[in-house]
Amino acid sequence: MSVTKLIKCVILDLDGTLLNTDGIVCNVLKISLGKYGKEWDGRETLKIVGKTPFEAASAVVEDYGLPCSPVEFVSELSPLFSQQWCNIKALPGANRLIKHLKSNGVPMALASNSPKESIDAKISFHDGWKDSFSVIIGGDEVRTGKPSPDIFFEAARRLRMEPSSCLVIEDSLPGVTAGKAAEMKVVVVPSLPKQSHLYTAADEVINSLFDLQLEKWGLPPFADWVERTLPIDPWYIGGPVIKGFGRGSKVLGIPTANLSTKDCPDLLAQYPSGVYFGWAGLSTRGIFKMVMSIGWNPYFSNKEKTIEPWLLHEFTEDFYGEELRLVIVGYIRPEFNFPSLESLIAKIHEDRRVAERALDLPLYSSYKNNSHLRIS
Ligand code: ADP
Ligand code: RBF
Ligand code: MG
Repeated sequence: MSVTKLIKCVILDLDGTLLNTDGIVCNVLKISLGKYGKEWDGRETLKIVGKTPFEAASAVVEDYGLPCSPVEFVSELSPLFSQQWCNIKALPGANRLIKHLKSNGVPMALASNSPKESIDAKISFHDGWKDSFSVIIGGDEVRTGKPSPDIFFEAARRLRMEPSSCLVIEDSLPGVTAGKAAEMKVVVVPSLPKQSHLYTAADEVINSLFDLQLEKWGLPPFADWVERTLPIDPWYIGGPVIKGFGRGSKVLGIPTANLSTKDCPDLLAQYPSGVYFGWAGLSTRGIFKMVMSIGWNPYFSNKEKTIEPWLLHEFTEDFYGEELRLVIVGYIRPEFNFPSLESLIAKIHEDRRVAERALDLPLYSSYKNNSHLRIS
């Protein structure tokens, strides 16, 4: 029998894995550094994800040369964070994962470096989360936080499971180190993009929770995929069509009507990169099926995240500057790099066929009449 068949429970990290805490952390640091006349530039993000509050504060105090101790800085930040907890959104796929494991009777623990009190407060804003976890442990309940394995050992002990029966899902390097030190299986969903080379210790690196394949670990598979597509909570965006890199039509023969990433930075940062599909509305031209990529186009090593919708229709002219509205209804796959341009093109055409068929299903076709697509 393979080892993965022995997985009986799942231990989840909270911040960056289930909750999109990063945006709030940035806001709070911006405000509090501002009081010291400093400007937060985001460069410490790598140093603070997955850390205990004290460690994270120490890194910031040192890097910015703040005239206070880490302990003082933590107590300055705490009330600012508490005010923001009600604004933290679940990461895409988090609710789906929790509901699935719960309804299949797979025991779950929540193990986070933040204090137990903060965990309880944060999850209180998310329906059904508290009752889904048989065990909830904070960093203040063990001697040393992640990357020490203590918190995972304690989670296993309270779940009454062997460490080898536990699958850990994490977003940060300290979390991966802790999980492996506890001799557990570890899947990492890095919250920092394009850094997957840092997580080689993990058993698997995935792009987003949408890509989790529980059957690989001997756990009950998700049953919500429909004809190779995953229905998602629809996502409504729009704006004028902007100039991209001029590669779509010229290099690939696949024009993409790019949207500005400046108009919806929060939404964009929150949505995992990948290939999605849905419906597109153009004011004077009508409503069309659409398949799109969102991300860094690994084949072209882009530096910026782009939104690239391919409208599945032959147009006789360009429509730069026109208002384009999108309702994104499903997910197909993560972005890949490809060994050749031909294989990238072939894959995008396969995505088109998947999207075209799926959009005829009542599940997705009903959104064609959504008022967001009709611009008057
Ligand atoms: P860019 O890099 O500027 O986005 P592309 O080569 O990707 O250039 O071409 C995209 C442009 O082509 C769109 O902005 C739009 O004006 C036009 N276009 C024509 N047909 C389509 C289509 N079926 N889907 C998307 N855009 C199209
Ligand atoms: N680019 C990649 O590098 N990897 C991909 O997996 C990928 N998938 C795509 C899927 C679809 C449906 C579309 C429309 C585009 C995709 N692209 C991908 C983006 C493509 O590289 C981009 O549109 C061109 O670079 C034009 O800027
Ligand atoms: Mg384009």
